[in-house]
Amino acid sequence: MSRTKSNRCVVDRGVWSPPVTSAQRIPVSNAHACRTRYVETARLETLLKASPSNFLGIVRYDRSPGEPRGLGACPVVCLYLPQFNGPPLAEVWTSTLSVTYHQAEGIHCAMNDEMLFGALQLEESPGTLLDIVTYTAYRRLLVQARALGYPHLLRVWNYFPHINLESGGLERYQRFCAGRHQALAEGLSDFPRTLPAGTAVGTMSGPLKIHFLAARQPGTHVENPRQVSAYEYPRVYGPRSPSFARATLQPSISGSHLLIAGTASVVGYVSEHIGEPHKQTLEIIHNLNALITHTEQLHGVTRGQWYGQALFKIYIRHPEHFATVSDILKEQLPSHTQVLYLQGEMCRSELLLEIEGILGQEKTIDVSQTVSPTRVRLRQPATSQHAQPDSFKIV
Ligand code: 3EB
Repeated sequence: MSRTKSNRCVVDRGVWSPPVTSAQRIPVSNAHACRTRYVETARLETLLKASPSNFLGIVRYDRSPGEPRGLGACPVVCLYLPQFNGPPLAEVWTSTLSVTYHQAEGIHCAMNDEMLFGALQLEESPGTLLDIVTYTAYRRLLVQARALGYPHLLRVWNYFPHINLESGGLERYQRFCAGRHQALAEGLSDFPRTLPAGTAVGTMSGPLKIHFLAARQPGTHVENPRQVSAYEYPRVYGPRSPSFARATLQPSISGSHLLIAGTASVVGYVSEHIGEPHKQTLEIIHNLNALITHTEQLHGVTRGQWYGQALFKIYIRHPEHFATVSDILKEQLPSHTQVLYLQGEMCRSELLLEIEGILGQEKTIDVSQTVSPTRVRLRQPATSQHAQPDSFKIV
């Protein structure tokens, strides 16, 4: 993104677009440890019956959680975050590897050979402060994930009501941060280097709900060169810093995933463009570009390799900003991305929206149409140390 003289933001187009080649991509195999997509909630039951895959988890955003039948023990997270447009969608996590389910200490888990999807919720009983509730939840999830053999926390989503409300002299988000910080500092090995990518969004109502991904193998945690690490925010943002990474790169048999944390219009540690949803959206795109490019440079991923899968979830504070935000993103996000718009509250009252994402690589074979059809080249996996310097340019 660059700024023109009129200070209008211009964003490079097509940054996550498929590469400009005539190559055909063929997945190496259909096996996957984890795949995510948005599916119409009305189609969930049919999908569950027909699907050859196993379900790791389902996240719903509607208020009438009549549980779809046929789910068995699969974790189902129901969040009250009203969806802005289109038919109601659910986020569905599947795996072609065999999945086992486990429930203990109020944590619902689904596990395969590589990873665990877990979900828990804790009521805030009257008189108990949110930092204590959050600490308890994180202690439990860390203990469970470790006990089940998935000690590496990759990604955590946190939702609770009245995120900007003051309670006992502190904003509820700051209380949440204090509880999370204490539990992670005590329970995470190599803290803070191993902090997972995070989302913390205010819901309309309900208990503290947390769902997470943990793995047998560590992921690589990535920071954003345009932003101060949240863990190093100055104290003015709260007595304990927000403990999350900007993204986690997760290696997998079926190609890596980049799990991108909630990204707001924060540059350095300052909220930019207060009161301006249009400019906040463009700033977020700039932040996402910087993060993705940085990841590619560090880990030898080429832009086209993200073509496998791309999902973005956009949380918007005020319904009246939806049209502005979605008009920009329709322009900016390439056509193969799935997008879900939800109403939710950001952790700083001046932030009007936040975008999180998942970019999935598929291990593909390039069958170039410009060379002999017998010439097949296997793309480098994301974890390759042999980066090709000229492959980092934004297409
Ligand atoms: C920010 O950059 C915006 O506390 O887990 C984004 C993603 C934000 C995750 C969290 C907070 C969290 O500070 C807010």
